[in-house]
Amino acid sequence: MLFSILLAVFVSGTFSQSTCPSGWTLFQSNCYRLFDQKVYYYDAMVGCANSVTAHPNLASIHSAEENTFLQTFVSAYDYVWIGLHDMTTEGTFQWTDASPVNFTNWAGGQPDNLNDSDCVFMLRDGTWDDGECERKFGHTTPAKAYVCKTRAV
Ligand SMILES: [Ca+2]
Ligand SMILES: [Ca+2]
Repeated sequence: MLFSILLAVFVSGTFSQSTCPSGWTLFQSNCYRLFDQKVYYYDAMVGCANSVTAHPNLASIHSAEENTFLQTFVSAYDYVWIGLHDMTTEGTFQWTDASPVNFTNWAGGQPDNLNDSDCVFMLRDGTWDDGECERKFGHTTPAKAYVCKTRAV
């Protein structure tokens, strides 16, 4: 009985304290926001950092549940930048928020490093692909919408 009361207090306290900046969406203990202006990867990183005072990063993804949430969240767009890249060391992917790479959801045959692709985006089906971070070879623009993430407070 006492345990139940303590658990109830703990749970209600946990959720009541999880709030997001205006315009951001809460999922579990983090806040997410989609920016629909299509930009190159570096500008997406800066766009996240400058969006609110907490200096968010591009979204990192750490579970199938979080991936499914994001897939639904960005479903209006075919391609959306997320925080994964291998700009530092080819083939070694890292998140812009420095969190561990403990979950991936690559599309079939990806990552393929096509045209020296180092920046990762989510497709409409929730899978991931590495693409050019910015225009290098003059074909289709790699500018994309992007999704940012910051911890709820
Ligand atoms: Ca690469
Ligand atoms: Ca690719």
